[in-house]
Amino acid sequence: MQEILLEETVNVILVGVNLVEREEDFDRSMKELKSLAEACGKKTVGIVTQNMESVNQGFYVGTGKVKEIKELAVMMEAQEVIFDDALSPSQMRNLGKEIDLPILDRTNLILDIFALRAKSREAKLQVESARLQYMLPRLIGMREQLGRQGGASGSLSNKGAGETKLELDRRRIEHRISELRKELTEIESSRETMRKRRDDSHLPQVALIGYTNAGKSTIMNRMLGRYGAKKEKTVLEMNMLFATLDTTVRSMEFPDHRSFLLSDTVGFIHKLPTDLVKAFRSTLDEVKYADLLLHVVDYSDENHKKHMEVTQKTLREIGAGAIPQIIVYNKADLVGLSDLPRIVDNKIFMAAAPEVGIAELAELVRNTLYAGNEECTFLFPYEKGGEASRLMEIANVASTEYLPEGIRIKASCTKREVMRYSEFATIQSHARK
Ligand SMILES: Nc1nc2c(ncn2[C@@H]2O[C@H](COP(=O)(O)OP(=O)(O)OP(=O)(O)O)[C@@H](O)[C@H]2O)c(=O)[nH]1
Ligand SMILES: [Mg+2]
Repeated sequence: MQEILLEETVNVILVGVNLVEREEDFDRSMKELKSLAEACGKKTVGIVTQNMESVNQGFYVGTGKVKEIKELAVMMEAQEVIFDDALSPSQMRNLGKEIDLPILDRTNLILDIFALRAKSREAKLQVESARLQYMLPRLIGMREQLGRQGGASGSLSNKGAGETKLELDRRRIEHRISELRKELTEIESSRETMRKRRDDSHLPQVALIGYTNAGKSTIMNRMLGRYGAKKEKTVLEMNMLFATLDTTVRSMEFPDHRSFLLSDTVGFIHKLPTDLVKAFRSTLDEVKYADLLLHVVDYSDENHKKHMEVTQKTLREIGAGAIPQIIVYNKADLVGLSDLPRIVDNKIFMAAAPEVGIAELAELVRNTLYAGNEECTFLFPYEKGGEASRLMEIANVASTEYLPEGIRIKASCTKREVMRYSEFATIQSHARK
């Protein structure tokens, strides 16, 4: 376990509007905004909130509040003001003019954290693309504002120098976005090839998913420690938001020699900008094609129910809503639950960091993956010996006989294996665990 202590150099003021209908979410959202700011090395020196029916179109908060923010910013020597919701281009501009400090919103923070954490080329390109896409409508918004100031006709002769510059910026950004898209498409297709190869291996695929900081990478590492098929590298586990941005796939092997692939990927968060989810779509494909999801929850977090809702919503957005899940209530050591691990149907209460429940989780995965296995008998002609030895490697084989007409194999097979070897099947019997 590591802790990164970023030097907290930038003083910031956080601003949130408590809309009447989402009252219970408000404190949680503001607390999370503070953690996001911390993750960017920003120190919160003041928080301003306002209860409103709906946000102010021009300034997001009421004009009286704008004055209050400005005064607090001067008093606390704040260098930036961060709003909890996505601000419209004109709100950002109006606030910037009035408060005279850089104005950021939640999306800016998430994008900055992603930019800090991105390691692989793919992640870096995805983040850059998301950043530019975030900027683009804001530039256009600013251009429109300038256009209105320049005159109602909007003819070319009325264009100010500022507007021309913005137009150039806009073209440059659009060009860069299309370059990025091209490069990402190439990376995507090689990722697709890798995924197909994994698919061909017919190993079940299991993906760790969940809210950021829930313990996904810790589970990956503890599983690797026990079931890692080769000497494979562990992944980064850290007490911070979005420690993981890149997808890692590792192969694991149960004691009965059945193998499966486990992937660890980016965590989800409340109000994750849609563009960012879209930008990470190819990385998140690993989740979409999984046979089973391990939905990891920080059970010690008082907001874990809300986190689970956000996770389920994001899963639906990326087309992974229907994949079977095991709910992993992790960090149960922090809430004083006795007799851990505890298993109730498809749920397990455990603690990955102190290694409580890893074997039990693996057993639950095994039972879920192989529930409904079928007892099959196959007959492979000798010229298909290669196929037979492949089956022997991956399935749970009960017996092998070398007969004059071919190799007869009795095995307990998953649905995947049954389908793949159906042309050689002679007998198929009912389900067994
Ligand atoms: N007390 C306790 N801490 C845990 C447990 N599991 C993980 N942690 C800690 O929680 C922090 C986050 O763990 P990670 O595994 O990095 O979380 P993650 O879900 O991969 O997070 P992201 O990659 O940021 O989405 C680390 O400091 C872990 O040591 C647990 O069972 N109990
Ligand atoms: Mg992680």
